[in-house]
Amino acid sequence: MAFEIATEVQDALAESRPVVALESTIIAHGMPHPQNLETAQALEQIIRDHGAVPATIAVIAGDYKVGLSAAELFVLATEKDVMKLSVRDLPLAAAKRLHGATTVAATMRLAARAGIRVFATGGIGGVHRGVETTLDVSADLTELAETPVAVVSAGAKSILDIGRTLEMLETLSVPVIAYKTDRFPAFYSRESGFAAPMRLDTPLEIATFLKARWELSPPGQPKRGGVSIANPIPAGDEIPAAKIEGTIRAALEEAAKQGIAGKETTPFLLKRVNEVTAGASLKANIALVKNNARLAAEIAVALAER
Ligand code: PSU
Ligand code: MN
Repeated sequence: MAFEIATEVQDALAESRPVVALESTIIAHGMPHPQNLETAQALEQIIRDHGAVPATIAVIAGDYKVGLSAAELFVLATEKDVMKLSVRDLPLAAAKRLHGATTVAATMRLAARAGIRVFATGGIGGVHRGVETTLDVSADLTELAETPVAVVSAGAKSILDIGRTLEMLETLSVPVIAYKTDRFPAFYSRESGFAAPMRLDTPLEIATFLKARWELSPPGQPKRGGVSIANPIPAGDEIPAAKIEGTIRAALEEAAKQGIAGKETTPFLLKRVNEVTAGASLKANIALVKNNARLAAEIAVALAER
């Protein structure tokens, strides 16, 4: 088992130049081939075009990797048995020397370990609908409470209980910042039905917020605590919430009927929604994640300039 930071990423970090982490679950489990590979490559390019260095994070043959080669990206996008790894699964992939795609939580943990402070993804995990019987709350939330990384997402997908997800984030003292809007976005749609707890309007404001957040860590101790930055999908790419709600309900019923539980739940629901809405949801997904890569790079640049 090794912890390897790509040379380009290492150099950027050593010189305090901007770096943006990217997760790999979206590549291995979130999109079909070849759109997954094309999107992964496009995200890295967008980050470069905006003046930052991309660091896609994954586990390759049991090694923790921060920054992937083209060949490693290809493996993740094409191999059949790539594990889905949250934080607790990382050492299992190492012990078994397996390939694994990292969730938001696992990507945050490895990014922080490398010294990366900004991370772009699609949607964060959260409190699942029916939590009162399943107790299913994503480890993304507890990781956000603990690990000093800013996560740029398009909000949370309404496969989740968004109201309870926001309550949990408040309990965990995780700041939730909506970018240029007063509303908390719901992945495919700009509107979740919930107000955003906080709003900021420029990457510089966000960079200042991050510094101030990490200033709250006790002196002499490592920085502590994540930040969730919710960047709504561009209006032209949006799928209205009402249009997708029926599909989500059907997927939830199907999951219950098949006894899907634990870490299988999120991939199952994402897959069903993707199948039913076909090309439309994939197109929206690609658009929003590109939009997030752009904002994350702008924030990383602002953070490095301060
Ligand atoms: N939500 C999405 N798309 C995703 C995920 C969540 O809209 O791809 C993935 C992310 O990697 C996230 C993970 O971290 O699912 C959460 O899984 P779980 O609910 O098992 O913690
Ligand atoms: Mn879960």
